[in-house]
Amino acid sequence: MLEKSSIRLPLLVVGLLFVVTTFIALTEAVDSSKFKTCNDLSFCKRNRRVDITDAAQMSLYKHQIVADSVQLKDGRLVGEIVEQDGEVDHVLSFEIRAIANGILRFRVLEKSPLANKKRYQVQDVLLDDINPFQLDVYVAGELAMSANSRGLFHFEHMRNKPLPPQPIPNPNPPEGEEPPAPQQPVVPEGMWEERFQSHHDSKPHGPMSIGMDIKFVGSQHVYGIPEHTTSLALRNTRGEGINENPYRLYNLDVFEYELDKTMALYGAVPLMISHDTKKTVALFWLNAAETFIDVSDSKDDKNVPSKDTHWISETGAMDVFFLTGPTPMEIFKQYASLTGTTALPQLFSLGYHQCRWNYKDENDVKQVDEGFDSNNIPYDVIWLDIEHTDGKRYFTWDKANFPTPDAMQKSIAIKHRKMVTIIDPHIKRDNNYYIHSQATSNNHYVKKADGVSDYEGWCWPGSSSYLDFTNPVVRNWWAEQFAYDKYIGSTPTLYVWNDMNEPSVFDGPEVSMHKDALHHGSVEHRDLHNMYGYYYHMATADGLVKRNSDQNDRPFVLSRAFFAGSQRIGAIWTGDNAAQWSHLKVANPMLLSLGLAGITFSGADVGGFFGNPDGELMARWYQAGAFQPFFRGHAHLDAKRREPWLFGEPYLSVMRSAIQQRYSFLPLWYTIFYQNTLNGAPTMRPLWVEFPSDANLFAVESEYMIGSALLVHPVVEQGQKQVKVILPGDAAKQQWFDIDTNKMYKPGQYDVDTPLQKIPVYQRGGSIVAKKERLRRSSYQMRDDPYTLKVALNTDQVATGELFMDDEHSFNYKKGQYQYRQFRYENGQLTSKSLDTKGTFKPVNTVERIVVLGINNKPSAISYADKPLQFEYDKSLSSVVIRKPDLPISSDWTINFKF
Ligand code: NBV
Repeated sequence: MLEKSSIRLPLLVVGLLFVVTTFIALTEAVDSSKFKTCNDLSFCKRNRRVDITDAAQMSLYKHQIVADSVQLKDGRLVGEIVEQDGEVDHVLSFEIRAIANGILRFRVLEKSPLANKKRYQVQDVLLDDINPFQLDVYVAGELAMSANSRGLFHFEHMRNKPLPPQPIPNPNPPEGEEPPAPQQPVVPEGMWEERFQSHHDSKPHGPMSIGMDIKFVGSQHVYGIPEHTTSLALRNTRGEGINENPYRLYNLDVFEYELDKTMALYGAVPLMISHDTKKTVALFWLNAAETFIDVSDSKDDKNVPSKDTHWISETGAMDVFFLTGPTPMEIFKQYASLTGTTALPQLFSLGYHQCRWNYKDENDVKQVDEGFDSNNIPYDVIWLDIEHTDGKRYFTWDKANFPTPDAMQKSIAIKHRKMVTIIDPHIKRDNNYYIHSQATSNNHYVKKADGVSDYEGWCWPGSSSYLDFTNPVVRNWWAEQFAYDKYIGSTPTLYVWNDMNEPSVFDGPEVSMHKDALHHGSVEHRDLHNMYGYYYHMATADGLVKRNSDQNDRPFVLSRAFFAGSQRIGAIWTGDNAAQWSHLKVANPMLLSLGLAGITFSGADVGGFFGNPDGELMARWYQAGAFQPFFRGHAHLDAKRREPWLFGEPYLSVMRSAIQQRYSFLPLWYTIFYQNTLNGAPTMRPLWVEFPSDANLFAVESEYMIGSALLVHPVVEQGQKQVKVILPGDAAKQQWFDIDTNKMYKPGQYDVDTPLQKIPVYQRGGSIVAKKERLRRSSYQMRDDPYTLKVALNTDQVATGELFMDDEHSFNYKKGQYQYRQFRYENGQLTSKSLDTKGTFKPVNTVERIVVLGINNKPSAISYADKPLQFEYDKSLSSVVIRKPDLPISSDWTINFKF
């Protein structure tokens, strides 16, 4: 028997001490009654015990490590944990191992699982090339993360449902007395079934939740765990005077979502990053079930302010990764080594996308396409929403409005533009619809809790069923549906948009699937809910690759739902926002949080989905969207038409120049997306990522960096005439340059005038940015255009920058067909050299202009290969412009500056 004093679980104290010490080194709003909070869920209440204090909570769970079970085995620390439950002991086995790159993995499972139910362990998220144990010791000397220091480790062992006690019949009941009614079993509420509004959850496996506390020692800022509408630096949900709903991770289709809420949204990444002036560390909780996370302030043993977090999942294995950083860039690399990096987007998908629900017919598409040309606005993709189909039967076309889809796509493709159609995961239950009849006969649908009948729910097409994308066979079948001879009317320039994949079920609990529905292998939906959309996205992207016989066109698929690892598949967007200033504002923290959690190809609907933005909001939103990774204008069916030219002047010009500016920076975007494939770093980053030791920046979300070169401060308030811009960095070294005026600024705070035409964007001294400044209709037409190099010097008169180039669409870069260059200005020489000699791609482009900013003195001559180059010096701007150096972009060269 265990003694009371052993209640506080020492397992991680032992385990992590062992490993960590060695390591250390709209006016209408969401109807929130439709959605659950922790208080509606017995597993969350059981773990969180909001009714008791933290101290009392510490004595709730009776888990103890079995001392003599702990051993080092094949480089892992393994052992057993015993949980005392009355007279019975439940034994759990744990394993702690160090993975390459400073990552620790902690996993707990039942030692002897029940015969009829195994705990679900997330699959298909981790890259399979994780190297087994290697105790990489590095020294930092201080404790960074501590698990279970509050004793909240909780592992509800799996059990068989208790049988109702049988009434003991009295053979001779006294005359006139009824025999006693059978007694009902005393089962705590919510353990074996649960109700929410009209929905019933049969919970056949009873309680299975897991929970644990993690302290981030010495940290006051934690980030990540998208998707929520709160601040970038996550706020506390518990603590003195605070008892809010914990952050919830449960993919849901939330109609008219509200801001500054911890409630769940469309996607979930259970990754939290903690940053302080000394270190960056992270925790990855690999679990795809419904999860809650509490955040609160605390102190460590030495009274150092720290952050406490409490993680609670409804089911699944406890599988936790401790990423030890210690820098932000190391964290991104470590997390990328687990779940992968962003699929390199085709260049076109970094251009501007024009969408609405719906472009009505082929003529509408033609008019909009021409509207861009006649208004001199570049764009790359036009999108069709659900109305383009025959009765919401995906892979079909509304014959009256879209009679010639191939011809329509071809007329767009002539201008090197693309089209995207929407394909949702709910399948209309119509026996004359080939997708449904095949799915039925192949047994491809998710099943009801009975395991036999197909799960049915209501969605856009009416009664629908949902394909079981967790099954690789179904994914493969789905991928085949994108073949040109199956998806009739599709052409090679058609790409796809996956919506409603949380999954959204109009008449389901919380507008989603019943948790007791069954997937492939009899896995309950509750176990993998947060991965449904991920698998769907994956199958669609595979389909786009497979449809080409050479499989050499990188897919583009936009998804609303996501999970850890979705970055490997495609882009995501933040769903149904509103045409309100507050929604423009929240796009910054939402996209920054996504990027920190690996999902960097993301965007928010420009203009806001619901409602009708006025010209000013549109103009400001285009300015912001042009400097966010995925840039798409979109609008609700009932919203007024809002193509940029419908707003007249001055708004049209502002939107046009925002889009043009986006196109001029495409080489930068493309390069930082390529760099993400090397280092996992977000393309849109919080300031603290680039300036990690400046504590004043840790909560800043009004401005952000693109790569490490551009600082952007979008204007997100109505009528804002001025914004307060922070230009960070060491005053002795750093300088910044306004990208419009080239004017230099020292680090500091500035009140910057923001007339409608102005979005404050600065290039960081020390960086070189390659741009393309000729105006074209689409990104493809810029392919061979010459580059402009913008060289922004720091006070040491040094700057560097990179440029990645390939064919902009195929997988050939993976076989060496790319060019990755570095430009460097130092000691009066500007050099271009290949950063990676494996790259064999030879683009034809030249450099047509070089602008050097922040140069201390006027050069007396500038030459290349002893030939003088023409230049202009501007004393007031300390700048030099070299016109027409006409140097090839793909060869090595040096330009000499004489002073
Ligand atoms: O397909 C229609 C819309 C789509 O335009 C939007 O972008 C999605 O987020 N979809 C949701 C369903 C209807 C939402 C009210």
